[in-house]
Amino acid sequence: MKEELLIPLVGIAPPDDFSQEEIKRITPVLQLLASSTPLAQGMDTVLHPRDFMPEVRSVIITGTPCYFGKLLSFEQCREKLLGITDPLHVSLEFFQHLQEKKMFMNKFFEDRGFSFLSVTGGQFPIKLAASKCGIGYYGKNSIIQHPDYGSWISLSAYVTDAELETDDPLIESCGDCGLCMDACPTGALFKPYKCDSEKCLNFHLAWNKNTIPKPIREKCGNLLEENCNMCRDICPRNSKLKSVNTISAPEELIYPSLPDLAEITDEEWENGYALTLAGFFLFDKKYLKRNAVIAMGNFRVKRYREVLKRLTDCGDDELKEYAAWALDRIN
Ligand code: B12
Repeated sequence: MKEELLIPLVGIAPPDDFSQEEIKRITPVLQLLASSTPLAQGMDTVLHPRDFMPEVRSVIITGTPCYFGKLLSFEQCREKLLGITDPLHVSLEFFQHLQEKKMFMNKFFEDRGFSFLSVTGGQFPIKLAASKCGIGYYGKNSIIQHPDYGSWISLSAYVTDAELETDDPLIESCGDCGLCMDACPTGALFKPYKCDSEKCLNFHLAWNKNTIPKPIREKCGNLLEENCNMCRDICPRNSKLKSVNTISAPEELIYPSLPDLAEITDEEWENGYALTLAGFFLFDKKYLKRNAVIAMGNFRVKRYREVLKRLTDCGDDELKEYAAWALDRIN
């Protein structure tokens, strides 16, 4: 039946429970997320396939290539005072593409009398399931690597009561290479295959709604959301990837002007980032402003002083503190 589905990059994993050992490794990360963002509140336990569908017979993992090509560097952005996001995270087309794929699969199974459910939320460990069904293998950067698309594949997971033939795991490894671990700006990749979330910039920029520690802020550069990609950019397996040229993303959301973001209005937020995946994870325009203020502090450009001074007088104590930090850094 899998062949009839006619979708590239599909793997079928068995519907088994995750092991106690696996649960022990993953739970602390879910607990961290649950205490860091309203989005993950109460979602601090691993869910097994049967928790979503008691009569589950197969787990389906799909991969979607998502490399958008080389982006401007920190220095290039500094010239124009621009922040930066991941095109994937601000592309409505990409989001729509994933939705269409899901709807297509849903219809495929429903037409054949089976149930089908997306389990792509945080409580279902997709990488783990993906590593068991040949979609890819764990790289030392703790991301699943596909033989052709490297670590630039976005993963989705589904359960169904259709019994599908399972796929074997892919046995490959990074060998002696550890470039990603050396490149991580905060040392979050402290051991091969393991990422310390509390050090990962992506956690802080996108998930952490508590205070971002100052040493971490300094490493954020001009990143505005979950878009530190050092550990993917340096990987030799990603060096010859072709960019996804069928999907586009709005330039003004990829490279926004920082002073504008720092004072973004409700209307601008609602018609822009709020509609995107980046906005979904940022949750509130306040955190986009926060990240923009951090980026301004990191550019250390005197022209930002006026905007930052205004923010030190705004009604939000947290933002005031970030603005004061940025001003200090510029001064
Ligand atoms: C929580 C989370 C994060 C956290 C924690 C990161 C992490 N390493 O898991 C933070 C916020 C830091 C984060 C960052 C990023 N994330 Co994230 N994240 C998730 C989320 C929601 C859950 C992942 C999870 O359960 N982590 C807990 C850890 C403990 O699980 P784990 O890494 O699988 O742990 C296993 C390994 O350590 C392995 N292991 C241990 N020892 C050994 C030894 C060997 C030899 C081997 C082979 C394995 C191995 O065993 C553990 C399981 O038992 C998933 C979506 C989902 N529902 O799964 C996306 C997801 C993992 N993220 C993703 C991405 C792309 C990113 C980022 C690149 C940011 C971005 N642009 O989106 C960075 C990458 C950071 C990094 N290098 O890991 C993708 C990964 C796609 C892929 N090809 O793998 C996912 C799957 C989202 C998606 N739907 O596509 N993320």
